[in-house]
Amino acid sequence: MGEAPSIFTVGDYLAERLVQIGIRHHFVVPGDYNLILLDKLGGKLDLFGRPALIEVGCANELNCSMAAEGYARANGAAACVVTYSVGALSAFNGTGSAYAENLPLILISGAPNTNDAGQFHLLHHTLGTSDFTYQLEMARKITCCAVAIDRASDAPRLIDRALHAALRAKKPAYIEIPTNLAGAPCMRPGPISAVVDPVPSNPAVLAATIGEAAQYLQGKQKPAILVGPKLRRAGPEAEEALIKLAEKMGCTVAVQPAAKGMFPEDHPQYTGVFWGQVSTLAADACINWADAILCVGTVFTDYSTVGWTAMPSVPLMVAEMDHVTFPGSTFGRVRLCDFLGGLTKAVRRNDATMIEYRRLRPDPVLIHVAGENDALSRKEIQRQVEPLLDADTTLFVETGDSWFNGIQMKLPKGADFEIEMQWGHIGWSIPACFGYALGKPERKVITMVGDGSFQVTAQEVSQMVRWKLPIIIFLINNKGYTIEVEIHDGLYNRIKNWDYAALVQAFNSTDGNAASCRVETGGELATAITMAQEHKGGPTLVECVIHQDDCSRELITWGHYVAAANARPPVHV
Ligand code: DPX
Ligand code: MG
Repeated sequence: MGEAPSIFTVGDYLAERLVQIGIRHHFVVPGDYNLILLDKLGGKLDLFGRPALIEVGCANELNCSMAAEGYARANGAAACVVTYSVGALSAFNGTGSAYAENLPLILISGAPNTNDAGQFHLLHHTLGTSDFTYQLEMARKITCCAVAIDRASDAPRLIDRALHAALRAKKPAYIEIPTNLAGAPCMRPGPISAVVDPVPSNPAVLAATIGEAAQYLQGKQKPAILVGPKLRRAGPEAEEALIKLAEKMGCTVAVQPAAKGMFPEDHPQYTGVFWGQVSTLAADACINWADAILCVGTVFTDYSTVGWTAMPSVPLMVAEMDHVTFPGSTFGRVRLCDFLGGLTKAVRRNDATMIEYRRLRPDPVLIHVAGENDALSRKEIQRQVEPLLDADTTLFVETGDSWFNGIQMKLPKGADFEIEMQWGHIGWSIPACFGYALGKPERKVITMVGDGSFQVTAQEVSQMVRWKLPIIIFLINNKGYTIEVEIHDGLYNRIKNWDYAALVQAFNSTDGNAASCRVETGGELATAITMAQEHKGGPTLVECVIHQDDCSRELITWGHYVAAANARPPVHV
């Protein structure tokens, strides 16, 4: 990893460890409390004398944290480096997302000089008191491990502790480094295996868990599998093990909305997205008919259960990344891939739910092709975007009707799907798809985002321009917060319209190469799509103008039940 520096510092230690855990880019906003640290991170060289950690500047810390969140989706882990308070408090939002979405994002914040607390100094970028511990306290709530380094000699132990915790739990961690410690000498790191090696399954517990699972299935006639979003966080081995288990059992497999794409949609046993009344294919009927449900990485929330109207009614077996729960018992220290692999050997074939699915499977819907000059509609956008998805594509869908439009699309083999349904921060998709595209440059990234969401984080399109990333953005302009209209309407759901295509040209300035246009008919959209596919060397934004009330049936249904759940009167008055 390049020539080792003669004096090894806290910053060098962190840089070395970040590279060793597979991070190649770090997302930053500079500030005087983190500048020396940034020099250290950016100064780390690889064997060929190139930066081992490529510094990616962001327009603000909210976007920076969301870009890192997206990078963690692509790369397995990410680092976001910000300054004290004014930076970190904004970056807490993407850190919260990483917690909710199970991603090891390492939030690294500069901090005041270690001498200031003892001298009761008042400092800039703080609350104006001499308490400099509040940020650490706040970080504790939204990370699995938060450490503040007070002495250089503590740095190796604390940095390793935070990284180890984050990688193991697939949750964010927080590391605070005072400005006068980033360049302070410290010990060199030992072997990285201490940080990255997974905790193996306990053999006795594994055997007992497989036995309990066989017991759970015993006497059941209609087993089905339900996949949830935590499956992906357990690693590709777990996803592969699940396919083998499903094939051995021969039963139906449905996915929760946030797990779309985590079981191949072209697989014959795939029965759609289980989302209560807004399910696809026959997922709803199959799950409701089953008498045993093997849940893998599932998360049941008000959103995924359509306002609590779609909780499966049979007792569940829930397998998570490192433990399995049955009705009445729970087993820890079991790695998901080991459990799924072991269970595959233990189960027998029972394809009752598949037989039922063949009866229930809906016929392909007749898709209406809009006339060239017809006003653009939501359905027509969906019809024209779907064929762009291929084995190399990752589709990002933003909170709003884009969720429902994306969920309806069929993913061909190899296509991926990214959604932030647990945290649900509007504006997530723009920085997140930017970070993702840096982490997986070989993927074709397509993003569907609403106008309201776009306005939250629009600046990060300028980083796509800067990094010449050919991301295609379909911005659905329905002039407002339509999902909110469906949940609970008011004047607050109207927003100021922007000239989105012109905004992207402003980001180009004199040296950028982004393409943009505004389309209002099916014909114009088709032309724009051809242009977007040919455009290289920068992003393309296609502003799709649709009528304000043009939204999916699914959004209206789902919105109604979520609103009803929100409106439950208090139990205690
Ligand atoms: C809000 C949401 O335009 O999409 O399709 O028109 O709904 P649709 P837009 O992007 O509008 C999004 C808007 C305001 N949610 O309808 S979903 C509340 C909210 C949130 N995140 C943050 N603030 C407010 N989800 C950061
Ligand atoms: Mg909108």
